[in-house]
Amino acid sequence: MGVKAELSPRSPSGVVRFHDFLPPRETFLDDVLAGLALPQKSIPPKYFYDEQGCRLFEAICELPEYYPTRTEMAILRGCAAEIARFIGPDAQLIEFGSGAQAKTRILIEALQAPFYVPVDIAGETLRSSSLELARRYPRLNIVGICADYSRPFTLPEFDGAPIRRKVVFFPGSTIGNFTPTEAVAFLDHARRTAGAGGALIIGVDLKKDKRLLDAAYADAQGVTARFNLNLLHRINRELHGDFQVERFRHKAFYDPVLGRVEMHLESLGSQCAHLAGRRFDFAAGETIHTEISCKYSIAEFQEMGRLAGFSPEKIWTDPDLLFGVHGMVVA
Ligand code: AVI
Repeated sequence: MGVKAELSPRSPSGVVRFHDFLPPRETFLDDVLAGLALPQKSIPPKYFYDEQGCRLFEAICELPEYYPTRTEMAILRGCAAEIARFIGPDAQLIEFGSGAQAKTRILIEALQAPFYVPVDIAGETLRSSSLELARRYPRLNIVGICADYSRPFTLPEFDGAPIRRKVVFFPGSTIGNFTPTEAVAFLDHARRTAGAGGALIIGVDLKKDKRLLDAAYADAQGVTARFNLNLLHRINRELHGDFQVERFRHKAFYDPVLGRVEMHLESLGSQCAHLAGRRFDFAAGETIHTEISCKYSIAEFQEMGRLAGFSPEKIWTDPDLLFGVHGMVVA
């Protein structure tokens, strides 16, 4: 695991630094080989996000059917002052999966937080959005960490800085992409990252009507389909697989019993694909399970927070109760 630090002083108060904690490339191959060998073939959703995947995900966030992004943004904008009061002054904001950092700006402005640690596996996006943020807020100290945020990484030191509280910010309902058991383990990791006296601000998609959810994950323009299928293109590009991508189709549906959307890639006929000298057979209609997106009621999610050692204190929602932003403190 390589560690690279690059220091670029920008102003007497602000600095931008980057640390890389990237997993080796073989991890992608190992994970895909292991997933394709399961009775229900599956690939972890974190592999959606190569450069093309990040671009497609940004396009998803703009879709009329995909309500979570704009709803969460509106909640953060409308409640920014209250969220800032909940967090308090001199906070270090640690964002898991920071991406384009659009939501962060709302919090940074309200908080006037002097320390920001974005953590993201997409190195290019991390660098460009951190530098853009640094240009906008010259007094902000930024240390970008290029890492898989679900695994342990070392938090940076800010020399002599008066940090009163560490706050993990995890917007976008990405927590829904874990199983409930994984989500509690992840919340526990967030609690340990925030440490004693720390807090968590987390965006969580709420349970709702199946029609709305089915449309949000199978949009009319087919952007989500391209996002899902890009996974096979990526395997072909980076791992030299020979998937016939046009012989798979995007499939997404909400399962109200499990309370989650499932995304799959369905084989349009009987076929095989090769990867790293191994052959994988697909029957017609057989699927590769690529993502779950769990939806939680407010009470369900608060209970998960408690199980992970948080005390749920605040919930901010939109008038239609589509989405919730939870404020929790380390118990
Ligand atoms: C990143 N994550 C929260 C998105 C979601 O809604 O589960 C990923 C996504 N998949 C399809 N559309 C969006």
